[in-house]
Amino acid sequence: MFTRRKLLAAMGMGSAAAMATGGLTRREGARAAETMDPMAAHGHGGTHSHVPVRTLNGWTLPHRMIDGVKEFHLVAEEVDHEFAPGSKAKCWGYNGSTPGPTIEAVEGDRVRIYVTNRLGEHTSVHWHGLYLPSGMDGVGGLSQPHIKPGETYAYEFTLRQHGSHMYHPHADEMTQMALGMMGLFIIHPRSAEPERIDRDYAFLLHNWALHPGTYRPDPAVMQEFDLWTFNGKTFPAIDSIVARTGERVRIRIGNLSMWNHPIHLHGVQFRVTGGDGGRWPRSSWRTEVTEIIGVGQMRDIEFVAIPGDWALHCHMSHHTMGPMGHQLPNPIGVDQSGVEKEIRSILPGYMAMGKDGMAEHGEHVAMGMLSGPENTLPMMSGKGPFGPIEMGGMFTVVKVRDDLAPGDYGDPGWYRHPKSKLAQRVSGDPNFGSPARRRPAPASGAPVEHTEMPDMPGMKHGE
Ligand SMILES: [Cu+2]
Repeated sequence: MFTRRKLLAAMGMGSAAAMATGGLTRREGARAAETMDPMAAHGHGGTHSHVPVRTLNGWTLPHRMIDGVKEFHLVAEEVDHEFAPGSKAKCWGYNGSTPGPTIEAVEGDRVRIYVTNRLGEHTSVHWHGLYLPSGMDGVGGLSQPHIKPGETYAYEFTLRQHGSHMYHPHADEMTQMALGMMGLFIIHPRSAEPERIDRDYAFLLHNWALHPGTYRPDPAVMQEFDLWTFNGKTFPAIDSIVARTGERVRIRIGNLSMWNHPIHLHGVQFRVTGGDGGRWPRSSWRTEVTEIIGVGQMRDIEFVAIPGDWALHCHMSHHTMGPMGHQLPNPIGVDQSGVEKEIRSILPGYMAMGKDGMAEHGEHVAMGMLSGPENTLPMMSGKGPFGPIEMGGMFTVVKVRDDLAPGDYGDPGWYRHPKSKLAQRVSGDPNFGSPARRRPAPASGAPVEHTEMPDMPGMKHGE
């Protein structure tokens, strides 16, 4: 069988290390070293001062320099994917992963991108947001013939811009994107960044209809998704974003899902500095704490890192959750104590839950008490230093530490809070203190009720 590994080996692209030397003549190698220099020149006063992009839970596609052209090779194919331990699926992606690898280049580069189709149906690749000849735009049927199963097409163009971009199929899009075909296309500026960036992260937002107990995402679903992911992973399987105190961090976020996502970062006010329309002029930078990433959009946010563990998440609260039954009755306030045993005779293992809220779900998961349907993640998971974090979708932690070495991307563990700067328990008595509380307004026409509210200074009763 002609595996992907063999294919890449045949192309001389077996690994990132092979990218630099493998398959090149000495002359080509020297030229490659010159042209590939942007990645290496950081900190040595070269023209290019950018750091390579870190794709969360992802990787960057190696390239070869052939006669001054950066050559990349994407392979559209089925991939075995794990959203988080306990949930696997047959997805579609590129070069063995979903999302596909990040393509990274520099403004002015000439790129040639081979696309081999190893799917059972035709495909094409659209380079989202790039200036290019219309015939390279990748819309199957409109700007090119579809790439049939087994065929390889070459796209070639010069990068006339810089910014955060994406690639995805423009053929049977509903299916191919729902199954995970997408990737990032990052173009660094030829000249220096307006503000030197120390860490440059990127990821794509996506949603998946992986129904409980199944192994194939359902492309027909339009709203009721089961999984909400940063770069194909759900919390707690999403990489942390790590930085050293005082470093300038950029996070590039692209959205190829079916919903808009208000992405919220704790701890700082960030600047929105650009998107798939390129880097914005400084006068257009906005200060925000939540930025909506619309469907088909990218946004770049930048901030100076402040020490701590800071949540970065979608603010649509269902999008930070794992799979949930969409047709379940609302249990809030329902006393199920009398019926739990009866239900259990029909549904073994049924646990009455939710009367006082859903938090106990997170505790049960942490205790290993809940085993849902096969291949299905719990609605809430993730354990922090103080207990269950009760998330499960679009959520990760920005971990900023004083003592991190520059360029160290390793997970530093949980933040050690100075004791005087940590919220403390001061009482276990629900009647503690004398908080101001509002009395319920009397229903119109009803006699004024006496409430059990205690007399509050400054509040007059029954007048
Ligand atoms: Cu969202």
